[in-house]
Parts: sequence; C-alpha cells; structure tokens
Amino acid sequence: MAGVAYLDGVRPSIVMARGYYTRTVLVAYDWRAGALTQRWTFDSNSSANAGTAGQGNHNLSVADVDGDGKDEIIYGALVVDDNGTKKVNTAMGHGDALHVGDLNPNRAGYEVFKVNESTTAPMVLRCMTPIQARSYGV
Ligand SMILES: [Ca+2]
Ligand SMILES: [Ca+2]
Ligand SMILES: [Ca+2]
Repeated sequence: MAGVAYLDGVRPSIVMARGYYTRTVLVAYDWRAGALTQRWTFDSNSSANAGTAGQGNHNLSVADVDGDGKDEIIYGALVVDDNGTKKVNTAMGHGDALHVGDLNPNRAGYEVFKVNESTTAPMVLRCMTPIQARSYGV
C-alpha cells in the first residue's frame, strides 16, 4: 500500500507499506532537489514497536490527527506519528475497512471508524484529539 503525507507539514512525502497480518513495515521517502532519500522506517519487528504486528488493515489513511500540523498515518489499529514512531496501538487487530474524518461534528477533532475481524468488537470508533487518542468498541 502507499500514500502521500505531509510529514513535515510543508512538503509531500511518499509512504510505502507492506504487511498487516503479521510483520508490518512502513517506509517514508522524500523527493527533494532531484534526489530520493529515505526519511524513516517503521518496523513492527523493532523492540520499540512491540505488539504492533498484525494490526494493519487493507488500506491506510493520512490525516493530522494530533493537531501538530504534520500528517500521521492511520494504519488499521495503529497510528504512526509523522516521525515514524508508534503513536497509538489499540491492539484490536486487523480489519478491512477504515475511514478517517470529522465523523462526529459535535466533537472537536477527527474520528476513525474501523471495521474489525472480531465478534466481540466488530467495529470501533476512535476519537483523535490534539491532546490524546483513545478508543472504545461500539
Ligand atoms: Ca499531526
Ligand atoms: Ca505528530
Ligand atoms: Ca469530530
């Protein structure tokens, strides 16, 4: 999978991703002054990302969910911060559909709607705010 994100808040980067059932890797690249450079790598095999394997979806979304002016990557149950570090892991596992937007206009900030492959929490609406991110099953 792939997406375009304004990881520095100013210029676009490309994010390439692979893996959602097991190991998950996202890599961000910049195209600047005629050169392609790697910006960061998120790897579920890294000790800093323990528990993030198998948390992805068949899609990804890009949005500034923490209000810092830079885009985050919403990758199933995960949110990867603009600098490639783990920001949120609901640990609710893999799912197929995911949408990010101001789904509840009565509440400030974005919400994430995700369909899980689960009978106990078949779908989840996550609230993303500049201060915190929390999740709950519905
Ligand atoms: Ca942000
Ligand atoms: Ca951020
Ligand atoms: Ca909202």
